[in-house]
Amino acid sequence: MSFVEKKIENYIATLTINRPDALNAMNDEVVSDLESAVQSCINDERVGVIIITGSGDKAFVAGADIKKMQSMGPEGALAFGKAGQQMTLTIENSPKPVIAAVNGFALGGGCEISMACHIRVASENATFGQPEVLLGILPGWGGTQRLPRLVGSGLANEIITTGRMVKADEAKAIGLVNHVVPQDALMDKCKDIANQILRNGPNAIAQSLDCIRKGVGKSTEEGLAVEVENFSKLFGTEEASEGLTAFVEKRSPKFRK
Ligand code: DAK
Repeated sequence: MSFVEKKIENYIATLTINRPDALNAMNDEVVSDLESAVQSCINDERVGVIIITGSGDKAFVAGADIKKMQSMGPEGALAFGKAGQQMTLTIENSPKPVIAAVNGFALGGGCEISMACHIRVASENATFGQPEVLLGILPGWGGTQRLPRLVGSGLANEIITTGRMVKADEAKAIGLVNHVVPQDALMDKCKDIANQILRNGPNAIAQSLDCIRKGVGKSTEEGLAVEVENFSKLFGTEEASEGLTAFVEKRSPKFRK
């Protein structure tokens, strides 16, 4: 049985991390199930946008499994760290946009999973944080890299070294999340965003995400080189031909079957 439930409807795949008795904490199986579920959505032409959320109304993911890490030595930690990092890279490199629907605690590995997603929407009761230093460890699934990219190094330094909690309204103010909505409106808000995305060309979306991902941290010139390459590639696709022709013919483009 998988710890991740998958539901596909109208090109939107909803992946629910389902380990409620441990507030959806991530052990090896949950890491592997989430990565497989994301990969299967990437390969599935019935999917255009992926939403990741947690089961229940209390937690998105309360972190990597502390009970598992308690007995881990440096070798085990290296393997667990690499597996978690690979899972976050699969999310971040997805050519299909991934939206985190953060429905409660997103701590440690949970915050890191949300930051690997392309878009974050939080419910009003969501709480973010990288409390690893409280446990004598450090964020090992990308927190030290993605948090400063999202909120700047000054705030990331503070959030990571204090390990303090960041409530939803602060997360919105510092750019850690895009939107904060009441809990019962969370999935609808994510689906609204997904439906706006689904009106657009899948290749154009994928190539845009690729430009953004590859450009962050590079010089403008290096980023522009990726951009012009991807821009030109799109002109060889039926999708661009359909989009440009539909505009001229004053009709809506048809990008998906
Ligand atoms: N791991 C395992 N079990 C957890 C858990 C976690 N992260 N978080 C909660 N649980 C379990 C609790 O143990 C409890 O289980 P039972 O005692 O009932 O068996 C159940 O979930 C309900 O939790 P509470 O009773 O504590 O619920 P409360 O509402 O009182 O508190 C809480 C909710 C989220 C404030 C609290 O559970 C909490 O502080 N949880 C831990 C949060 C945390 O510190 N998260 C960061 C984990 S560290 C690396 C790889 C990965 C990472 C780092 C390095 N390498 C290998 C390099 C990532 C590290 C982390 O994510």
